[in-house]
Amino acid sequence: AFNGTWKVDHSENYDKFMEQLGINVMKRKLAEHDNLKVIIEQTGDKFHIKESSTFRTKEIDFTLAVPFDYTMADGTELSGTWELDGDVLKGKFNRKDNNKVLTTTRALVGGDLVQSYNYEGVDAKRIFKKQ
Ligand code: MYR
Repeated sequence: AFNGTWKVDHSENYDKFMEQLGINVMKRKLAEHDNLKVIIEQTGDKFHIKESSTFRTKEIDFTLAVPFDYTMADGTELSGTWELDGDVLKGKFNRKDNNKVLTTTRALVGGDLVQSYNYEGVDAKRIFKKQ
């Protein structure tokens, strides 16, 4: 039921989270208004994601529990996995440049898609509405 087209509606503590990642203030200001849209197509344990924002468009394929690489919009490279824990997608990624861990979850909350992020003690959320 993650399937669909999701547009970011608002974010919580996202600026602090990006600051913790080392992203500079100019990029953070742009990223706050990135109009992120994520199209999720799940077939069994395989996911096809179309990501689009003011920064780029990108397609990502992954299989649950199988490691894959992902490059963030600022160019930071990650490697890790998504797993399904009940109704919650749980992602655990390592930055390739410093090996530090970034965790993220996706869950449906009252019809919204809520993505949480954690990096080095800082939590953030982005709330997406279905289109
Ligand atoms: C996906 O499922 O959409 C692809 C894998 C996502 C990996 C984790 C994403 C963390 C993004 C952090 C954004 C930082 C701000 C530039």
